[in-house]
Amino acid sequence: MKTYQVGLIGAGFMAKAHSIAYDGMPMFFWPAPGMAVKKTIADLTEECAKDAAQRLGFRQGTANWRDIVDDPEIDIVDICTPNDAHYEIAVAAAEAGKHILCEKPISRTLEEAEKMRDAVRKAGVINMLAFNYRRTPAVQLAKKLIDEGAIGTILDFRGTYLQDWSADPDSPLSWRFQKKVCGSGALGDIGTHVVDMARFLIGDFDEVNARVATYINERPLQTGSADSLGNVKGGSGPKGKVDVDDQCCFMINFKSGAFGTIEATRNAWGRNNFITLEIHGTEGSIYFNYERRDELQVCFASDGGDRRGFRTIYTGPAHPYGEGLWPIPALGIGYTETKIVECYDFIKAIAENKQASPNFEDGYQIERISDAVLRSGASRAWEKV
Ligand code: SOE
Repeated sequence: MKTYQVGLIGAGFMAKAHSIAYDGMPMFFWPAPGMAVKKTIADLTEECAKDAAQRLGFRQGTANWRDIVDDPEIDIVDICTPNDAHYEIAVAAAEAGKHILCEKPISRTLEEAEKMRDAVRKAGVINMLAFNYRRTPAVQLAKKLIDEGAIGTILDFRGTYLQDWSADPDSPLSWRFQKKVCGSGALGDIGTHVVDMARFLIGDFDEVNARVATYINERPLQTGSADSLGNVKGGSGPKGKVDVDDQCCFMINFKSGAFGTIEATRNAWGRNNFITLEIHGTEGSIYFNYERRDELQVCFASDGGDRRGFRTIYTGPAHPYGEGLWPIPALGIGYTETKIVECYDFIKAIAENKQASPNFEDGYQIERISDAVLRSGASRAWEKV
């Protein structure tokens, strides 16, 4: 079986998720399409990188990400850094002929996204963006039902991504609130996950009409390099400016003629990872809530009037990826499983030399949508994507 040597850059929260996925993937999907070998991890300092190598099971750590890109033994460059480093690393990795897995969103700006897309296209390498939620079996089942016509012609789509980790004005000014590092706020960080699933399930966007707002304009400066999530309190020291959105809501006219809405905020007290998708068609409806991610709710118009209503399907062996995941429905899909499935699809794409999905082209298209949402937030008018 072919092995692929991995170099991972950025040793935070996402490095943990990706590292578990490289190890866990063959335990779920066997025979595996290939085996990933965790060779080198890069972080900001030698000390952090060595610590990360030990913690996450890499052979070595480095403080210089170019060691990974320049290493002829490395097949895969996995980018888990904040958004401001995606562009430079991805272009260098593509030029070095490496396959690339990159955390979302693709970049800070449309310009960067376009150049990244062009670089992987020119190099002919396999590339994937880590929009993992579309890989939840229930979301894949929704796609299957839609494609089979089970709910008829799609009329409308309602998507939310609500969290509350930044609702407290005293939670620190992490990189996720600084435009020069992240590009946009709730929109890029979490709204793009829903945009990815909306494109996956419904199709291309034609135009958007958005309301984009920032409620908390300054936050305590963060100390240390770690990403402060989870309602951590900042100190009582100086504050810094938030220059990105912390709430956005927009209407969508899809190219198919369907209508949609997407709402994203990290300031919704009581909502943790509240990703919901509701789709209405001429023959029925589908509802998904990530906080109950083993379940897909479906309602079919053809059911008799005296029993019509939402029924719950628990995903399991009969459903997408069921052959590899757990043997009984409702044993529990977690965040880790979505990352394991992502890793499986990525390694499979490399082994079969078929482009992965969502890839940098999709990331670029999503960036075009984000750009239109921000333009519309400013113009307060419908904006073409
Ligand atoms: C923070 O909002 C965050 O870590 C996002 O960046 C991830 O994409 C999401 O999956 C969980 O929340």
